[in-house]
Amino acid sequence: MSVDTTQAPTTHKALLEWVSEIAALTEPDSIYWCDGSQEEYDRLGAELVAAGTAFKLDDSKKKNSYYFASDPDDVARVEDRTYICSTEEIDAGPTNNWRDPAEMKAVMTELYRGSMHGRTMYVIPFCMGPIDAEDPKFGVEISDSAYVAMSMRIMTRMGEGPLKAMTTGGDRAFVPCLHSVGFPLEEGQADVPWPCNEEKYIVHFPEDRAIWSYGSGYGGNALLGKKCYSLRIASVMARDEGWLAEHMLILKLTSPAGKAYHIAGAFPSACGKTNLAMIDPTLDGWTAETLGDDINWMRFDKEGYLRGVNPENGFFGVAPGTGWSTNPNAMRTIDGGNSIFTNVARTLDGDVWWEGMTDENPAELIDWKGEPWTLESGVKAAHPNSRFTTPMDQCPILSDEWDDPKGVRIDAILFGGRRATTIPLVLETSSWSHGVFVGATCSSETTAAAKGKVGVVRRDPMAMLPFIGYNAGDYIQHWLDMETLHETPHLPKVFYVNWFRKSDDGKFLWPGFGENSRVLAWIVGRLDGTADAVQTPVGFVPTLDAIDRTGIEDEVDDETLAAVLKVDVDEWKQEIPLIEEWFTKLGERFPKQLWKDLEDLKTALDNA
Ligand code: GTP
Ligand code: SPV
Ligand code: MN
Repeated sequence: MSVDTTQAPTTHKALLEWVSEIAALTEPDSIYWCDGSQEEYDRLGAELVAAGTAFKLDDSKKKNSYYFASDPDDVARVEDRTYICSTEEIDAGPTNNWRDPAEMKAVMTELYRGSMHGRTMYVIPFCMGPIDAEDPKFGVEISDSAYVAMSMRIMTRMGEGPLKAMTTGGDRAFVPCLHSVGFPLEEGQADVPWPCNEEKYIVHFPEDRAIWSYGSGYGGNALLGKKCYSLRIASVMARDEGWLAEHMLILKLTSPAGKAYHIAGAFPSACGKTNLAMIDPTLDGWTAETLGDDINWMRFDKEGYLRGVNPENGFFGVAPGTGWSTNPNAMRTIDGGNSIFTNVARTLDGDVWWEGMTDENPAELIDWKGEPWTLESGVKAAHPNSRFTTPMDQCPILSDEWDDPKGVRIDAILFGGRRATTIPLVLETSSWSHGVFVGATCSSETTAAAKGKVGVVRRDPMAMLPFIGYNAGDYIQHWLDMETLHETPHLPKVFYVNWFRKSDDGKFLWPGFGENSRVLAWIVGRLDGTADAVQTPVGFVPTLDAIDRTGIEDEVDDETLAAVLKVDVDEWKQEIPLIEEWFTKLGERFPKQLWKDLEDLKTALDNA
């Protein structure tokens, strides 16, 4: 179709050309430019309800909120269909799928040809991070999914504002993000509730700074401002521009003495970022404020401190396990309404439910597959990777600084993961480079956030394995280089945490959630030099007395605490060959220094 550019709400030349080009290729019925207004959101929601794609929740339960159930095969990120298409294969590195960019473009161009037949093409302008940032990171997603358009309004700064800013002081650069569900409707063909295609491609062209996604409507595959832009493409920008784009939460913690600390935490998908970001501390006198739950862009300030900014505007949180006893602040955020729920269960009175939301399960539900569900059904009512999409500004403990383009100085970085054994509740590294070593060796059991087997231990450096947009060896080197990229670097202290250690009978040893404030208190005690630790071959761990157990002495007795803090030399010795195998896989660009650190660790374990 031909595009009437005089009707388009922008004069941005490159954008208009790209929109015309994509319209000519994908042949939608119409083109719609999103303005990001409430009226638009309501209209799209009403259209989706009328089409049978969405349910509107009862306004008295959750106002202005919608329920979606995806195709049962389109419920998570598809890592084996995710590609980094750099010109040279070595630049994608040993951990990413790679195809020659020209070849990939040829294949995908044929998939996109006519792929929007019978559909509206939404043009979705957005900005990752505050629009008034020094160097705002713009993007435009073209998508044939109204679910994507609605979700992008929650997850990003979307619509008229960013579009206008994109032409302020001349046409500004933007990342073109092309998305099609790959389900064209031919004349007379009826739509399905969740259109998608068996063949999926989530493709990044790091040198062009472009994203092409095909075949999936699910979160990380389709909301292209999130993982695709803010991690895979942004990590490449960050490498080139001397900063870090990371899969991290950002939390502000204030001690009883009134001192504030900013903590960033990198845990793999479905390993506790949202929960820690919204923590309700059980330790008396401590308060927490949320800055971000998934992504952290860290840049040096003039003085050499790393300042973190959350580029997102909403939370795309794991629903199961989110409840009043575990994450009350998330519950309050979604109770504000204006939210989208995907693949959770529905109650008979127009609300949503998932495992872990309430202490008692409702007697009857409609499960995520649309089937009637009772306590006897014997299946989970919500998909394990079901999600809520909800605006940040509804979070009752949101920090005032969340929208500050300068970000916040990060005092500590936590790496973490889900490990039933070996990794203690918390350990402190001895230097930045030791922190990078530990980050590079991090491992975690796989979760339902990505398609594939759940519960398999894999290495996940800095919780970024699926999100590094370039060679992972170069990425680790870039982390080491942070020490030399500023004349006077004041880098955060690095810790490693594990909330998920289990006893021999398979129970979590540590109560987690709000009780993690006890670990945070120890961490800031280490920053201030007031908390005790013992040195072990793998780092400093708290003495038994250094973790405040006031009120949980019975649940976490000395024996349990010792078990959760234990650095077991034999367990660690079993870890060494796995790390060796991993470092070997990372190949020729992996920093030699870390091989030496590994030798030192082996020696320390042998001498322990
Ligand atoms: P993504 O959005 O996929 O990046 O996940 P996330 O890292 O934000 O994980 P989230 O906070 O949503 O937690 C994932 C799951 O882990 C949920 O089911 C939580 O209930 C559970 N979880 C989070 N924190 C803890 C904890 O401290 N202890 C235990 N046992 N479970 C936790
Ligand atoms: C994750 O998997 O880490 C998520 C959800 O935060 S997604 O947006 O699908 O990547
Ligand atoms: Mn995530």
